[in-house]
Amino acid sequence: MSVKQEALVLLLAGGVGSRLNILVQSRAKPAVPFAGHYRIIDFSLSNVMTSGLTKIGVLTQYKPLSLMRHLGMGEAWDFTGRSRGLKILPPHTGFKDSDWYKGTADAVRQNIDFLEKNPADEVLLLSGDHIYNMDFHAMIEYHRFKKADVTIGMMVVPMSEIYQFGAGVTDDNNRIIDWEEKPEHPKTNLASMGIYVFDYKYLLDSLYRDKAEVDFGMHILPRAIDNDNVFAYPFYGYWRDVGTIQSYWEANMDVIMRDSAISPAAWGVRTNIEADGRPADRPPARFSNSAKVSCSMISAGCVIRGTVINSVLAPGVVVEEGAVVRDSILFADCTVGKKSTVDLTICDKRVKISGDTIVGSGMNHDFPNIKQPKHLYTGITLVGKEASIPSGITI
Ligand code: ADQ
Ligand code: ADP
Repeated sequence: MSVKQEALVLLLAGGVGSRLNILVQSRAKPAVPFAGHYRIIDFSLSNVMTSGLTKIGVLTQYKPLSLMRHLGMGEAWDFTGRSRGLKILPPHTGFKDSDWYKGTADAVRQNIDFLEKNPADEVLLLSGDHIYNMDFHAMIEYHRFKKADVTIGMMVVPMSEIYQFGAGVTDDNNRIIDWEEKPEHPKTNLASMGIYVFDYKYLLDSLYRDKAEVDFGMHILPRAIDNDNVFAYPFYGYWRDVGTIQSYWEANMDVIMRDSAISPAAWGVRTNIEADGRPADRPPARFSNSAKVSCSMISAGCVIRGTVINSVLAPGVVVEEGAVVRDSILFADCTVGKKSTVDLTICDKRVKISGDTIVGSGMNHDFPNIKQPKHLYTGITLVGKEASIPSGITI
């Protein structure tokens, strides 16, 4: 048997992620900060790194500046070097709107020259939108063992959530025998994680076959499942699509809860903190005599004089005396003034909350604003980047 080449990785990082609302107003979803000083895409990139894969193309599209600054040349994840590398693949925009990517398969097709210049035995297709810890090496070995054309990472999710995913039915051999993308009337709760290993030639043939097939979940995979060897790779670890404000908030809470389901340190997650245009060497977090902190993550450069409970504070957050921050996520350089309360709230970067202010639903956690679209009536308050909230008001 010939020695197999290292798989080529394509990471799709261009989706709008519109259900994250104002958090994606100025940046793509993979660039949204997460768990203090990380960004969502760090989890996929670190999985690639710890799986020993070194050739990666990142497909961008929507508001890519913050993402591109964060990626740099991939140094933070050791993707630089003579025989390896991270390459940013912007959309091949033409003169017409219709030249913009129309879907995930179309996005890969527009970069087919990158694929052709980097021959491999397999292509690992990933999304930059998920929080998880996974060994891709094991998945690629499984794909080879099964002699599959395509292998899809899949896991069981609650039946009530399967409508958001690709859903597959498997036989005793884990071969996928039925598939429906985002089913309205699901027959199964085995969900696609949007992680695919493709045989290299099979992927190229699929992309060349029909340009009208613009999406993997809608077009390429159903055809492959009907005609060829497509297997499910069952996954039992932590994986979460943080596509809504509620799931984004819950995943942050998973980092700080007692038996934290997410452990960036144990998972070996790396980030590129230097890309934020500020010195990386912020001082360690500081706590005054009046500070009370429990079940929280406090990043470097924070100054705590008030109370912080069940919250995630990114670098440089200041919580003044008498202030209470509870069940909240504060991005870098937010300040909470004296005697203010921040409850069940997500504040984007550099939000300034003056003293004697109440932000968030306070004790009314059970009364979300039901006039908002469904994915927003979670009771979680969102405050946009650099907002300044005057003293004495309640939001
Ligand atoms: P969706 O969650 O709907 O379903 P999709 O919008 O296809 O995902 O995006 C997949 C990934 O590609 C995301 O990381 C996104 O950022 C990125 N992306 C989307 N359009 C892009 C573009 N034009 N250019 C670059 N990147 C782009 C998919 C599958 C389901 C599966 C879920 C798992 O279709 O079957 O269950 O992912 O989350
Ligand atoms: P994002 O999370 O979308 O990357 P940032 O606001 O951190 O957003 O970055 C946007 C731009 O603002 C970057 O060019 C960054 O260098 C710059 N920037 C970063 N920190 C600050 C700051 N404290 N004040 C003003 N601009 C900043």
